[in-house]
Amino acid sequence: MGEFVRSEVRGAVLLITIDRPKALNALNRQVLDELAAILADVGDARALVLRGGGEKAFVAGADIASMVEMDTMQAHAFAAFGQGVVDRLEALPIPTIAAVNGFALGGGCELAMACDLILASRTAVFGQPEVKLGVIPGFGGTQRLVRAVGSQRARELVFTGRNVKAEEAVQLGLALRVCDDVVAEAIALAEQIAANGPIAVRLCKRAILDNDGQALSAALVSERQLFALCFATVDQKEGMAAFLARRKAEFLGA
Ligand code: DAK
Repeated sequence: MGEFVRSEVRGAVLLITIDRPKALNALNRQVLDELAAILADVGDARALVLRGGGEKAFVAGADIASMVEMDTMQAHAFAAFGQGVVDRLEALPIPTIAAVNGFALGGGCELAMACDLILASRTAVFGQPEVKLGVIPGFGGTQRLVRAVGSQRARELVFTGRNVKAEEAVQLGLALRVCDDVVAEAIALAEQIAANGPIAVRLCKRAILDNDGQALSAALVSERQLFALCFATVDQKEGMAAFLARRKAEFLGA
């Protein structure tokens, strides 16, 4: 377990907490290293919830204090490493949910957008304020925000750097819904997902991720190959037999 990032297994759900509340959970190299180490092995988890420690923030961005004196080469190395961690999160085989409990700014917003689903607390604040610091989003924000909210809305947000509150984030399609108890609701959603056939859930995610940006015809070929693959699993036989026998399916992940 690291100093700033910890993980807890809650049944089939892995709960990861970025816990550096004195700096509003800002991402420095150590935080990113610790997060990368946890993401490298999610064990048997069927879904993952990511949250920020403390009351105020999910993640308030990349750590400004550690970036202020960087030269070009150091900034490039930092962005490459940070993008790698965010890419690893996005590419995880299991569904991931960001429980955004406060500020999700800059790298924090980018981290949330690398998750499959974003739930927002009533106090959640999203934004890409990098231009206020004289830089551009460095962990994929210019790309994932466009995909999340559309090109024109993303342009307005990255050009102005303005903050977006929870309700607006939902209207924009950046967050799924506003929650009174965001971590509890994220875990409940993760448990709901984890009760389904785990291989099928993973293949759903593969079908969506791998075909992002593909032509529909190619994407549908990929979808039917993944559909056929399900018929090589015990879970497909169990799921369909359970339906026909009017009983609850017992999925093995096999
Ligand atoms: N980095 C470091 N420390 C931070 C921080 C951050 N991003 N955000 C907050 N903190 C620290 C504050 O400095 C303060 O520390 P102390 O002074 O107590 O030691 C503590 O957290 C509490 O913050 P505040 O006192 O400011 O709290 P408030 O409630 O007054 O304000 C705030 C909350 C979230 C509105 C404010 O802290 C704020 O505006 N924070 C900065 C938000 C921000 O600008 N985030 C974007 C960071 S830039 C790239 C790679 C990556 C990136 C870009 C380029 N390449 C290399 C190309 C990514 C960039 C970013 O994410």
